[in-house]
Amino acid sequence: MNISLVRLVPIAAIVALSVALVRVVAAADSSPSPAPAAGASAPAAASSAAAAKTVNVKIENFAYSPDPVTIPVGTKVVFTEEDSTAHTVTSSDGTPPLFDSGNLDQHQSWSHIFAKAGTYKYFCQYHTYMTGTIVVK
Ligand SMILES: [Cu+2]
Repeated sequence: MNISLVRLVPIAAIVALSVALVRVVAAADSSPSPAPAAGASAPAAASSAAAAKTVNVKIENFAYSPDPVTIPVGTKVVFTEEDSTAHTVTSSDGTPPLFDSGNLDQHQSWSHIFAKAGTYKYFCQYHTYMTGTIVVK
């Protein structure tokens, strides 16, 4: 009895160890393959999305430039105020306006993400002849 127990315990330990090893190897085999796939696609999607999704519009010499701007849905438009005179970026649609930067002083910027397709007209509340158009497709 004693002898067989002494022999069984190491065998059981070896069996347990090898089962554990197989699990570790299996886990190591299975987990890296999905991980690089996800890792490879996620940064690519993120970088292309980031690259495609920001457009800059300057407010300069009492005008928005470039104008009009055509962008894909989900693009963030960053308006940067370069004039010494304050301006706004205010939607011509909606009450209250669909979007409104509020007062922008020189060197301030304000951004808006255009999440739905459509044609968005905007103007400056201080100089209503200043108008611009964002076309979201
Ligand atoms: Cu203005």
